[in-house]
Amino acid sequence: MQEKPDTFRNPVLPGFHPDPSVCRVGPDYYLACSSFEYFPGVPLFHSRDLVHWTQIGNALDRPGQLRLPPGTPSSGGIYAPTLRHHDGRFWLITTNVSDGGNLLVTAADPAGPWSDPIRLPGVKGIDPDLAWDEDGTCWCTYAGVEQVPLDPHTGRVLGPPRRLWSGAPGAKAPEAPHLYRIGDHWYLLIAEGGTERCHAVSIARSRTPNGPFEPCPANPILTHRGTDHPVQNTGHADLVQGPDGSWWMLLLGVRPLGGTPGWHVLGRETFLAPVSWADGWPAVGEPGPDMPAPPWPLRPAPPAPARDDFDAQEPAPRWISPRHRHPRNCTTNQRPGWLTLHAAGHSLDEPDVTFLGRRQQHLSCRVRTLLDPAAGRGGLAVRLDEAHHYEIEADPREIRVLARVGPLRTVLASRPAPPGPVVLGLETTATREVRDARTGPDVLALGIEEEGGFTALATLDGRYLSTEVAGGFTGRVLGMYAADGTVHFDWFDYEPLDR
Ligand code: 6LW
Repeated sequence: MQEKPDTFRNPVLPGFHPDPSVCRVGPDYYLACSSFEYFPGVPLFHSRDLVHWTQIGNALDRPGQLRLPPGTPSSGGIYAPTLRHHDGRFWLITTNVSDGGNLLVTAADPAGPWSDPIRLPGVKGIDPDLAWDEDGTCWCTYAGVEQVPLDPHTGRVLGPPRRLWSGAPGAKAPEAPHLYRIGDHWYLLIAEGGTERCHAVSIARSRTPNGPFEPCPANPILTHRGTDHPVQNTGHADLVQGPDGSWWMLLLGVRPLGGTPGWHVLGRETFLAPVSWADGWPAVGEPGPDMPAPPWPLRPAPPAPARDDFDAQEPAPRWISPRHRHPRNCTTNQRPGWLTLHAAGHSLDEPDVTFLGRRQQHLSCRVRTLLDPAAGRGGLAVRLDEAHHYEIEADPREIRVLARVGPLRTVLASRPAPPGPVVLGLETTATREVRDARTGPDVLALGIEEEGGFTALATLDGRYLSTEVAGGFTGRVLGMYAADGTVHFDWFDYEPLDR
């Protein structure tokens, strides 16, 4: 019998996995996150213990479900989802702020396939939520906070919008509403203060799903604003019952480097916190880095293999691309056992670059990829958006390290390319404290792997690939790209160097 660890580590879903929404079906838990300009969209995860999550797919994995037009800005596209289970089906509602607004998809199996989108023109706000009352009426509640009755089968709104609650007096941006029937009350959970350092979670209750709502006297029930807590921006939460009937909260937070206020590089991540109840109101335990384990057996999933060798017909669900992934530009069928990328744009500065990446989920990690530039040009990149990325690039003649930060684009190093395929590498080492003022707490080394090991061609300051510099709602994505012609990639290694 494996010794049950008496703690678990937050975030339970590291890397850019914001706006978590969770639902329980018997012993199974499912979670969805926002995905913005990336395709496929809305990653879906499964757990049996609320601590260990395994990706089972993406809800919007067909171009017909997720249109991200060329003008879609980074951090546009898909905003917050809500995932629910009702009448034997899974329902997912979200907002494509770059194409048509709110949409709803449904599935019998959360691993998919999910339906084509049902458009919701009458739902006029982001962060839509779904809740069904005893009569079977479906209430759609959205940022503001407003609510409409909805026919989830047709997308038709069945009544006028009603304003429910605007959060604490003076607080801004009441959003991320979720409605729950718990005991004799309907509870309305919201985020407020904006998704930065003032983020907070508040709650109100009513005898009906439509109000009037009485705010919790202890609001906000969770915030880290004004503290130097190692987890900041806590907010955008969802409640769920554990296997023993206790209550828990999944929420977003960030892990700033360099002290307070600091800067974060992995985006907004998903954290788990315990919830207790007193006098009909919830109280939230601190979502810290090390947490007491919940009172049920933990079920760690087997660690993902470090190497993806692209032997499968399709890239695994964790692989994402900005705005599109045309099969003609990204395929594992052209050269068996290799990923072949055909360039669409000419650099990572362009919105339609051919790029296939995965979220950086560890502050310190080692990445390698074996590429054959053939007659093309491409490489290994760390991307936040078109204006904030570092990359090491190869063509048949030269290997070079490039950096784009805002208006500045620089070639930091170059050397002749060896003949044939080459292993490009990236190593990030980050700590919360500033260990060395020269290099700061977050350093990225880009280079090549040769017989004698890894040779860094350039060492870069990670601060410029942080949300506090770049803005936006995502986080770093590490991946492969083609900027000219055709580039083949044999494998991609991602090795965590911390938890
Ligand atoms: C999300 C909303 C928000 O839909 O940011 O700042 C949006 N708050 O809750 C994207 O995460």
